[in-house]
Amino acid sequence: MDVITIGESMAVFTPINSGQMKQATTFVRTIGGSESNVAIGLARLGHRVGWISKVGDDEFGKAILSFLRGEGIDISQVKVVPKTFTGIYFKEKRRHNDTRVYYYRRGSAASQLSPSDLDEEYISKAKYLHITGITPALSKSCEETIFAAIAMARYYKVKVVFDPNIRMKLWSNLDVARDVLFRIAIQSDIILPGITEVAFLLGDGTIEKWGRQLIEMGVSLVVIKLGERGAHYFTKTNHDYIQGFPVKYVVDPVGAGDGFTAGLLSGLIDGLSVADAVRRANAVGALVTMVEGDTEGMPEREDVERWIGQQRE
Ligand code: KDG
Repeated sequence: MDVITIGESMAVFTPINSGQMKQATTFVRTIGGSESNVAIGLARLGHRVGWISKVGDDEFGKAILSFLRGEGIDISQVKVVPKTFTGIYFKEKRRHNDTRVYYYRRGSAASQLSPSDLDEEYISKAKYLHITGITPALSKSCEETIFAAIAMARYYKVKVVFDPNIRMKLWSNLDVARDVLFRIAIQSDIILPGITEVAFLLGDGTIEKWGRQLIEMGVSLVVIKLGERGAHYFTKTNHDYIQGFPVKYVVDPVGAGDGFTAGLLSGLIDGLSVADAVRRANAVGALVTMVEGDTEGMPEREDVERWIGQQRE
């Protein structure tokens, strides 16, 4: 596998009309979950990806499995939990640039992931292990699973890629959130926070200071995301800013960060320079926002290359 990822996927319900959800009567059902979004993004770009998770023994669990299988993702490490439900979430488009999410996932199948669900041999064979700050927020056993997976990855020299993806609604205590996410950050090889996330983790500072601080803590590549304005990257020897691609009309911002991660990892797997990998990340992130749905806008390889070419013209 090029990349293995661990996390929860949910059935996503989005009202067909924008506005307050209390007025919505008709919804579109899709699939979402940060880690499986990244897996889909990578698979569309031609990479080999595996997803570790649990789903309920219900219709949404079946829908998730057949969707991810259809995208070419290895789901051999996904367990179906009897008498348990698959999480769902609602995505309300209040108005343009005001999207809200409501989770119904506490106690879900994926929140019951535990270290015994990890197959050490499976993880040992990957190039990258991708994790987000969402999974450890789901339950204590999910948190333990993430730390166990990181320990396995580090032992086998599989690179740990961490997107903090801080979802405040999932944490009951922000100090605990900071502590858990910080401990993951310092064990990661690559970290991709947004500005508010890095400020939450490290306190007041500047992009330059945060980037340097994370490098000094042992992270080998830090990418601080600025949304459509692009991203700054830091390595031990380099710091550069890569301009983003402006999007005239954002249809749905959810999943853009996951597209960014997929683009970055795709570039690194292909052996691009870090700068070019960040450029691909910016492009995939931008393309995701132009289409409705968490994963529907994840582009295929030709799309990204053609689109980047058009932006240069
Ligand atoms: O990054 C997009 C995700 O946030 C979305 O797909 C749903 O995983 C999700 C979550 O927990 O919010």
